[in-house]
Amino acid sequence: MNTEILALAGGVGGAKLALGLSKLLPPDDLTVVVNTGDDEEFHGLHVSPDLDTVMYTLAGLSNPETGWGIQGETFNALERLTAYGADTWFGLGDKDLATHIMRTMMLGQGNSLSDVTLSLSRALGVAHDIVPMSDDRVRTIVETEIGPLAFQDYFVKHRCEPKATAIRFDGGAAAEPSPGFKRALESSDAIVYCPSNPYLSVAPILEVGDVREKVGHFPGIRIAVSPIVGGEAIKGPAAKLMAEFGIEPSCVDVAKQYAGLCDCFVIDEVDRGVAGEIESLGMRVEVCNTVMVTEQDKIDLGCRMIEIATE
Ligand code: FO1
Repeated sequence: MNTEILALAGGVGGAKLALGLSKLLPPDDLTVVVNTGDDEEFHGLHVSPDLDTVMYTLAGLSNPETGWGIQGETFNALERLTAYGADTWFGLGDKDLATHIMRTMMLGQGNSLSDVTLSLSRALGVAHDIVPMSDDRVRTIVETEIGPLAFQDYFVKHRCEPKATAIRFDGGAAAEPSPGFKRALESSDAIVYCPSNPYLSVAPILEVGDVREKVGHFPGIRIAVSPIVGGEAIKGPAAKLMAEFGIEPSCVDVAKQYAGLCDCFVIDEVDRGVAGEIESLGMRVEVCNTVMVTEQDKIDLGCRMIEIATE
């Protein structure tokens, strides 16, 4: 019998594991639900950074240096926009702009973000379903020492420098999970939390409508991969945020975020020593290599997820 997996993903880290899973599972057995709290409008265009990172990664188009954007990009349009006096701190490449033009046009014609994402990803040859967490607008706002900042302002414009005091997800409670997300919550055998930032990438997904409650009562196995390895974030500001919230950056504290929502917590070999501490939170612990550098690393970790889900 096939095992159907629902993967919850943010940007780069989530996309890596989603790629590994997509190399192992047929399209009917994998749904990747992606954070859209980072979505933003630039130059009148709707940009969905995490959806695009996952989509470009599964399409084999992502930029290997950054993990986001398209490989071999040029920035001619952005240069023209700069010359016209536009604010161009967000690096939108020429090829990437075509995605945002198409998305904005289709949304303007009344299509949902789910429909648009399906259309764009199939056009890029992605056979697996990538779905937004919601078709409704949810916005991640980071409260900082210099005031509230929309996610991309915090992350890109201010390079995560201002001290964060809280994070909120505007519109989350009133939002509905997307149809694909609802369907996968009903039909999947396992939920996999990809190694994405638990505060900025996974939390917004859990804050959509009744998702936290549904995941809390999910009948199948829930597996989380720690994005913190050896006290450091593989990528991005997770460790910095934890320190600012007075939490010592470690995979134990990531596990605490998922208490009651996770059955099996996967940590890296280097963190083997804290397995007991995590087990005392009521989760089973699995230890393996979680740092995904090569494509084989992504497939190996995907394989481990499937083994755990089918045990
Ligand atoms: N991240 C940056 O650090 N700098 C950028 O200029 C930038 C541009 C960009 C353009 C399109 C896109 O889809 C993503 C982009 N990202 C950029 C990444 C983005 O900020 C993501 O939200 C983060 O990687 C968090 O997942």
